[in-house]
Amino acid sequence: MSTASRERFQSSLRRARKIAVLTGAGVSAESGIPTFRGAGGLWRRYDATSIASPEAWQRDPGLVWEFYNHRRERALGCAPNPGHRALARLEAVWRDAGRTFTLITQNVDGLHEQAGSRDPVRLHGSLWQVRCLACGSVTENRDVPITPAFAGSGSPDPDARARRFTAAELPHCRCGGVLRPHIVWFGEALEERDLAAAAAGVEGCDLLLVVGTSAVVYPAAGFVPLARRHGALIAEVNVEPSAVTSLCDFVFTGGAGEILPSLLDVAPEPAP
Ligand code: BJW
Ligand code: ZN
Repeated sequence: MSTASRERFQSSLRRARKIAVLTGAGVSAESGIPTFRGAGGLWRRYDATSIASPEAWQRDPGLVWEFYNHRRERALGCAPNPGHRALARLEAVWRDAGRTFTLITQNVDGLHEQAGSRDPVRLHGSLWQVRCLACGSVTENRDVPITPAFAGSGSPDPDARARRFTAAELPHCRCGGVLRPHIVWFGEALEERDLAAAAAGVEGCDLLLVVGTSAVVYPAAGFVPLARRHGALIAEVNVEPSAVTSLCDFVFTGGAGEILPSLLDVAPEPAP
């Protein structure tokens, strides 16, 4: 993108009274967290519906926990990158100026929060929360391994035929119920509260920034056309085109950690 469009973007950003940001796995790629699609993506190795779906859980909850245990193990050693930090800084500056800022993320890794983002809307749940299938309680849980049986289990073998973990080896709630990852799997509904918070952040925003998402998973991707219908300017930061690039007014090609710090280094100014 030319210097001129970078300046036009920054000038719109400075005047924006209401900003929304939608992030995906690409924002965490430079922190060492694998994305889902594309080279090196998780779904290259695993068929998504055979590991991140209610059917997979019914078939073999131990295999699903092995996958999430491995993801938690990897995420534990990862730290926010300059892209996460630039978004947290923008949020602080905008809120201090009495303006509205909503961060909507599809990520479950918790790196936005670690970077200082205050209350991101987590559309797809959290790697660090578990939900009891008996009493429904959702609790923070940073145990790695998730239970002793999962110590050193590594990444699951998608072709494994035999169950490796017994029911007793799965994590359990104090009430005795089995705990599952508090993650939204394919075919599961997103929480109404999160959808409403995301829609409220997008409706009437002046600017939507879309960072590091292929924008193929719904309903998350639907927030981009929603912003368009509401007349917002849309800017994208991605290493390659996404499913919503054609809806964007500004496209910045490159890594989020590389582009965001200088792109977002602006102070708000009064709207004309
Ligand atoms: C960089 C970079 C760098 C790399 N810098 N960029 C409408 C149409 C068609 C289908 C549907 C529809 N509505 C619903 C569906 C079905 C389905 C769906 O969307 N399917 C599509 C795939 C076709 N949706 C659902 O099932 C959802 N549920 C639902 O709709 O329920 C309805 C219902 C209602 C009432 C009752 C019951 C049901 C749920 C979706 C849940 C998604 N879950 C996952 C996995 C769980 C999380 C986990 O285990 O971690 O969430 S799937 C996976 O994809 C994950 C992600 O959050 C999500 C989005 O992926 P993301 O973030 O975009 O990552 P990638 O890898 O795709 O892209 C990375 C991008 O980064 C790329 O563009 C790179 O170029 C870029 N990049 N490095 C910047 N350094
Ligand atoms: Zn319980």
